[in-house]
Amino acid sequence: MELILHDYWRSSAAYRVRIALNLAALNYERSVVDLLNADHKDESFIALNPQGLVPALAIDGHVLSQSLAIIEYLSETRNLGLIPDHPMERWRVRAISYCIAMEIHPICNLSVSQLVHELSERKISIKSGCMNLFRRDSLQLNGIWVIAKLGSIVMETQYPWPMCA
Ligand SMILES: N[C@@H](CCC(=O)N[C@@H](CS)C(=O)NCC(=O)O)C(=O)O
Repeated sequence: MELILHDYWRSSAAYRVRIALNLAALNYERSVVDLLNADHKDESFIALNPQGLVPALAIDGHVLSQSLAIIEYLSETRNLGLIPDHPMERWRVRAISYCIAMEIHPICNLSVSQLVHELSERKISIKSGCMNLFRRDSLQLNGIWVIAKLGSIVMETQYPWPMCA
């Protein structure tokens, strides 16, 4: 069955999904969507993910978008145990993951950072903006690395962030 990750090396959202695919020991093909070359705006990619964002994962006869939803799908269908059973633990791992995926990530996205760079007349760059946010976020989320070590959806969101920034 076709298993293709539409992927870009510097995408932290795609990186999350690569971690989950590797935890599941799944063999997958990688199809490079070069963001700097605007491949994600190409009609052929928009046909796969109308949002025009990486990653997109072709799996089980469907093309899935949204990295956290993909990770939850993989966890449920490949029995990875990335989402705790207990509601309070589930809340905790989701809350920490969402801090990265929903608060920090969107404003540091390529299209947004290019716009901010342009509007600020090149005074604000992606590097200065997102590394400051990461430090602040780490301080607020005390104990984050302990949870990440246990192996949960938190690991997929936390680890790629400083690596790709
Ligand atoms: N919430 C989405 C975010 C996906 C996303 O923002 N991907 C970035 C790369 S990390 C992208 O494709 N950016 C292209 C752009 O901003 O034009 C997810 O988690 O999959």
